[in-house]
Amino acid sequence: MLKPRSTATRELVNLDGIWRFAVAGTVGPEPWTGPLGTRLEAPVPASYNDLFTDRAIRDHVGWVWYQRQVRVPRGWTGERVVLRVDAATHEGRVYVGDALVAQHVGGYTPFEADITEHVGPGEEFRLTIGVDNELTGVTIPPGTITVAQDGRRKQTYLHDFYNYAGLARSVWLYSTPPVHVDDITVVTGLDGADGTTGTVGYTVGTNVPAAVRVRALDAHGTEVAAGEGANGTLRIDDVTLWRPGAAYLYELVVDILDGDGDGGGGDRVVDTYTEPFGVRTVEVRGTRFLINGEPFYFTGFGKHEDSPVRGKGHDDAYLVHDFQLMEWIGANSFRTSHYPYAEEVMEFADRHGIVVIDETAAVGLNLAVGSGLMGTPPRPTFSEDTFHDDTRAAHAQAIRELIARDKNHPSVVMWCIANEPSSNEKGAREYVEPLVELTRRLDPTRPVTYAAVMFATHDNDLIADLFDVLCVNRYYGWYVATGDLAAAETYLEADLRGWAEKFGKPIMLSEYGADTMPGLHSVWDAPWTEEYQLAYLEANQRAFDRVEALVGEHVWNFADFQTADGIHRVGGNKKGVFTRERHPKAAAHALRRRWTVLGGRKPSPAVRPGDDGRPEHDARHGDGGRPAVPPESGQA
Ligand code: GCB
Repeated sequence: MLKPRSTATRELVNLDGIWRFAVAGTVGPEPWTGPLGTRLEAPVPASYNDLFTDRAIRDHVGWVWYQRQVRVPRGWTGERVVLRVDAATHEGRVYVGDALVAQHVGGYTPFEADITEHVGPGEEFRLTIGVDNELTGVTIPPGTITVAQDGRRKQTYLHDFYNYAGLARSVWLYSTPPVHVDDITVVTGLDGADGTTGTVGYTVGTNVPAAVRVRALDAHGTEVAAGEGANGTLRIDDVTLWRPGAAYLYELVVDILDGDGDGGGGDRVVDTYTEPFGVRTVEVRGTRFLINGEPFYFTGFGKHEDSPVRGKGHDDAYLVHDFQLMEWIGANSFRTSHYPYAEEVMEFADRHGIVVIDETAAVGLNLAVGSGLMGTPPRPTFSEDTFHDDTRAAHAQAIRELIARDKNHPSVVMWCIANEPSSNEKGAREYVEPLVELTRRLDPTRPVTYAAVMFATHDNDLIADLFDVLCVNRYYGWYVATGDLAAAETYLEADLRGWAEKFGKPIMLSEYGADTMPGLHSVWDAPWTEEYQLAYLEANQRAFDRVEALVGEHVWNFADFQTADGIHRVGGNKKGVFTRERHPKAAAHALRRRWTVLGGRKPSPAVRPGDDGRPEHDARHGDGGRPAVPPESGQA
């Protein structure tokens, strides 16, 4: 799906600002049919939950309504008029005047409606957007709604981040010519004996068959390749690669011509759209993750879109500041845990050479989480009564929409199709396998991964062989072996070696972290202190550095973030290396020292390679056997 852009043939009007706002039940049953009877106003983009002092709004389960007047620019005569919502979390309904023009389920991907029939150039219309925050057994992410004794509806879910809702991203009105480009796919490669020629495979979708011309421009705007037809391959000599930390973007200018496309007289450009792209390759070879044929070692974070007051509302100031902090600390990558992020974030990563693992919102497909670390789920995760074919259909749609939106971002090097699914439970393989196949069909070029939950071990996990990279979330020293970092280090190393030996694939620590209260200190490295977070990260890293197959380390989390109420969390999840206000905790300085030295290269193993080519085990850290995970419990 193309991002709306202003081009020589397209105009774009941003509809952000203050909208009228009401919670369902406080206005009539069909509030779109007239002006919203409300005193409340809400900013777009922002989650609505933390804006108001009324607890009933924060805890509301169901629909809310946003409304504003919009004027269509008077110059848009003869143009197609499109309304685009970047995200409505989790379901959106769009009304132009009294007419329902779009409906969409999935809170983190965009949708749009052709409203040409409903509006006229120069005319004003009433735009009402309904947003529903409900999570159920057939939404991604899933959740459960219960009704309290007093009749209040309550939402629970299986992930810890707060269920922020509303219009957290921009809303746009844009024009296109009647004959227009509606999709572009770019796949890049490297060719030539010395690998200096970039190949740019392209496919252009148009709403009706049309003559297409494409041109590739370099960063100075100089044409470096050109082609004709709706698909083909361009070649760029002496190509400048998109590299981690050294981004370089070209532009693909796609024109629809009203002539025969031979470039001769009479060809007039009827639509033009410009798609930025970077030339790079991604490949998994053995236990390595290669970008442009070179081993890449991921340093960085699982993040969240989360900030005070605006919740998950996109904010350009936080965007710039977060990337500054990532650069400062030596992070070369992040995972869009646990949902697709705003497109502005993806474009920023493209421009600044930050590598992204792009994740769907499939978090919480696991009924064992919450019932204790070794807990048996109260009910099976995959069954007719829990997560089933309809859940998977919603999950498949989430994958389709993620790839449709993000397929052309050079920063995206891998798809993560689920966080912590119950991969060690009966039914996991049947649930996941078709989704892996779908992902590969939609994008045969990028590796596919999932983030494995702590109770999924190399012994009992049922899906790991389906994936290219094994991302594992591990909390040794926090949820397991709490306060005992020596044991944590041993357990982690044994755990990682188990995966490495069984699967022979690259392994990535996609989460490790310890809750830390800024300002809390102790000479004994007590849990929750700044000293403990630092010591915890270092103990984990010592284990990483001894495991050859490890291709990256993402700390959980970049910053503290808001969670649902619960006794496990004090004012939110505090595993941030930065506070929610983005102030560094002590561990930030230590990470900076480690990562700026690594510079995207794997640390050399602390031990000498053995005769079999594998690193020998350091005697200080056990015999390389895999101790059973100890019975401490308590993962939230
Ligand atoms: C996890 C989840 C993440 C949580 C984290 C925690 O395994 O993937 O969403 O926030 O643990 O801090 O408990």
